[in-house]
Amino acid sequence: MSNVTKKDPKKGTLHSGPTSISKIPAPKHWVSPVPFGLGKIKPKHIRDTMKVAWENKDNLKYATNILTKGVCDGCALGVSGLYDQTLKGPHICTTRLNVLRLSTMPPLKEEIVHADVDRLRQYSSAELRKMGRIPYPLIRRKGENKFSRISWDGAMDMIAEKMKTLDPKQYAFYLTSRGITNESYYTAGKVARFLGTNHVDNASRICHSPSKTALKRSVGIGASSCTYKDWIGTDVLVFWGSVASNASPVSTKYMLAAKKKGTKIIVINPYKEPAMDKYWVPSNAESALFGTQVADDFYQVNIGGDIAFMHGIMKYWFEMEEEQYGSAINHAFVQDHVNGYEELKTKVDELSWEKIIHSSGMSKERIRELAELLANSKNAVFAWALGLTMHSFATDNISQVANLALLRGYLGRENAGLMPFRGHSSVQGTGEMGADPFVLPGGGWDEDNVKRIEELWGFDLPKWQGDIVGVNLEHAALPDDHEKKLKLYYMSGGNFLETMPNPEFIEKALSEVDIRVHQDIILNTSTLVDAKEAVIVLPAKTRFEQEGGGTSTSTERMVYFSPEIAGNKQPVEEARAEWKIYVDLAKRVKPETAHLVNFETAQEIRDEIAKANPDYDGIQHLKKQGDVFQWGGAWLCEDGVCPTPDGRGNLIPIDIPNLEKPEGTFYVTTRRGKQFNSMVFKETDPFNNAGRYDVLLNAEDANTLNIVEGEGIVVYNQHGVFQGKALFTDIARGNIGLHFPEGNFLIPKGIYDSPSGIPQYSVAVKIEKAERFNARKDIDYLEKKLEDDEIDAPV
Ligand SMILES: Nc1nc2c(c(=O)[nH]1)N[C@H]1C(S)=C(S)[C@@H](COP(=O)(O)OP(=O)(O)OC[C@H]3O[C@@H](n4cnc5c(=O)[nH]c(N)nc54)[C@H](O)[C@@H]3O)O[C@H]1N2
Ligand SMILES: Nc1nc2c(c(=O)[nH]1)N[C@H]1C(S)=C(S)[C@@H](COP(=O)(O)OP(=O)(O)OC[C@H]3O[C@@H](n4cnc5c(=O)[nH]c(N)nc54)[C@H](O)[C@@H]3O)O[C@H]1N2
Ligand code: SF4
Ligand SMILES: [Mo]
Repeated sequence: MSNVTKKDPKKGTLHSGPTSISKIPAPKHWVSPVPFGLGKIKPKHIRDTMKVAWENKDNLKYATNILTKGVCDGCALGVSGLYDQTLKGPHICTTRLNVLRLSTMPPLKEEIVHADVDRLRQYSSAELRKMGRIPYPLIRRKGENKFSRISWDGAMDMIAEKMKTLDPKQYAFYLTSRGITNESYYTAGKVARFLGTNHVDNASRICHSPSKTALKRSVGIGASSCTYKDWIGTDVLVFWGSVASNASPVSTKYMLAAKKKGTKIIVINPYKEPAMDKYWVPSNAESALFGTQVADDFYQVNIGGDIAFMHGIMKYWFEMEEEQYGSAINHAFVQDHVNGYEELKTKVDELSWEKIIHSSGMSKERIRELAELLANSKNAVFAWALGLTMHSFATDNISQVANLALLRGYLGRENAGLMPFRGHSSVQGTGEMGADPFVLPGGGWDEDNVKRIEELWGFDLPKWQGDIVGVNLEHAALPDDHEKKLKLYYMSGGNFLETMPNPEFIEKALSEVDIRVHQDIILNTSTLVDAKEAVIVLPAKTRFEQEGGGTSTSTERMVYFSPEIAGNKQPVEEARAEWKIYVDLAKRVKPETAHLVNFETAQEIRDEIAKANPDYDGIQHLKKQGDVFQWGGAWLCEDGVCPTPDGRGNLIPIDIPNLEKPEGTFYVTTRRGKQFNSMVFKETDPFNNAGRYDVLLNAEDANTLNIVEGEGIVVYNQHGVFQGKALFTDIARGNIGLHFPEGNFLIPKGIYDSPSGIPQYSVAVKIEKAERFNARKDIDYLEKKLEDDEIDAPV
């Protein structure tokens, strides 16, 4: 029976609300009949939950209120209080519990805030985080070795005065996402343009920007075409370079519900991620007891081999078509809704199996298995994450996924679709609110949209192209007299030292701006870097403290309202709502016209968002806990009609990328352990017991290098050196996995996916036994660094 209930004239079919998970036991999906996964490596959810309760014991009532009334500020799956829109029953996970402390902890003690900065630099970001929240505005001028207290007026005037002396091209804004609301993104994007700069970027640039760029060109949309409910009962659910079970733990419940309805789950990943293999869903008694075998199959593709793999699938489809017309391609869908069929087919025909097999690392038989499974499946949902987005060919990676979906007609209807599985809470809303150099609320920089926004906002927009975060940082490191030199960097959150490639360069770039502003709730290692004139630290309110509440948009386009939650026993008295700080800044830089960006309440911002971005019409009605609406309805591209100029999806012929992986080298990727991006919560990953410096390595590869398990090894290239320990894992040969930020020293700066601007986060490396490496190095490791022509970085 269909889940669908209602249609709306503007949005099409509406989401039908939460459903229930089948209670009939399904032993065929169990990991083992031995209860609680005894003897297996797995997270200990109950123990972790008790630990969190203990950690929050000084503010327990407030913590409970955040969990039961707030919108989760962890990942982008999205939940309000304890309930979501997909399944009935409680929704909570250890990620949410781990980030909870950010909202309940007391302010930093004075002796820490004003300690010698060299002493503070001895702490890791995790240690700094645990010490407490930023208590009041702080400043550290050039030559000073301690932060001192400054008034809000003093801090804001100093920033404003500096801005007045600069060309707006010389300052930039960056916003990260976890706690930030749509209201703050919108205000930041608007204020940046009001001040005259288009240098405003956000964390999706180093996360999912290629998804948006690719979906736009392929099918005209910038978000997931379908919902999580479409997983439940689809024939095949594919996770492409995504560890959804770790990144958004409650998604495992949806996967469980899907499996119970007969859905096959396929994971495409060089590493057989344990969390996508077996999972004990704590909130489901059957799964908590016996575990759930999550993936039905893993395809262990090479890092960067997905494009070739997908070409292989299509090549098979075209071969099947020669045997029997209609056996693999959905011709009716292609005819009615898709451009570029012949061009794509020609491209695929030109590619040899040899090339496909070499690049993907998959055998012809394995490629055929997946090709046939899909050809025989009426419905499929393709979800993906960083495994596809963190490459210099990321936009192509994702358009290639769209190619598969378009050829099969997996778009715009129940149980079918394309889902960029987003990262942190409300990252989906950042671009939609216009905190992005390439877009404005409700559209791009086309003449019509610019005119519309100028009329709504009442001021002229700067018309030059703003830079992406990576380029802003490169420009920060330019000489002082360079016309592109960035002189003031205003950051709301983020920790570039630990999240951007090449930390050595990032440290230099951060230290070479005149003024750096950190609007934040905690200190991290980036906050402690020097600046040429001053580092200014502004204490922000958390999402739950902001007056008038705030909204956050999930992966499936649900816009959730999170109310202001009273009762914090350890508030930061001086902290301010993030959006209010931007308004205050505008008033100081351009007092005469600042009324144009003045917002007195969060409601006023929501009222304006509803006009600025027509998709968000409805946000103005969100007023109390539990209020939510989904923009765009249940499916974008409903019935195959895409919001492209001609209403059709575009098949795009894609080249297999040249990975520049010389003989004898490995390809490295970075992944997440027990951490939330740069915020590390535990030294070992509970899913595979890997330590932060373990190198995930295939045992056969290790054998050829004479490396034994647990041995010290060195991973290096011309960019850096990483000293770690070998951990044998089920990872495709020739590929290795490291944690980030630890692995970031190996990643080169300045290499981007050109359509989307995401940095490349994977690269060729060599591996050696540490004892061998150390015996051969002469004075220091620098001499061991390879010459550029010995191992080339891709350009
Ligand atoms: N607990 C926790 N949850 C989080 C976060 C966190 O840090 N911790 N961060 C949040 C954020 S901001 C984001 S963006 C998401 C990230 O969510 P994910 O992208 O699911 O997280 P990663 O652990 O980075 O996993 C990337 C995976 O891609 C695989 N991979 C690498 N290269 C390739 C490739 O070329 N092809 C394929 N097919 N796979 C490849 C890696 O082996 C790895 O398993 O998680 C969000 N949720
Ligand atoms: N090698 C490698 N690098 C990566 C990734 C990877 O997989 N591998 N993942 C990338 C991805 S997907 C992402 S999204 C980026 C994230 O990169 P960043 O944007 O740098 O974000 P985070 O590490 O999440 O930022 C954490 C910091 O944000 C601040 N913060 C936390 N909450 C709040 C808040 O509510 N308000 C404010 N104002 N500040 C707050 C704190 O200082 C905290 O230390 O990293 C990217 N970098
Ligand atoms: S899965 Fe994501 S949205 Fe749900 S509770 Fe966990 S962190 Fe929050
Ligand atoms: Mo992300």
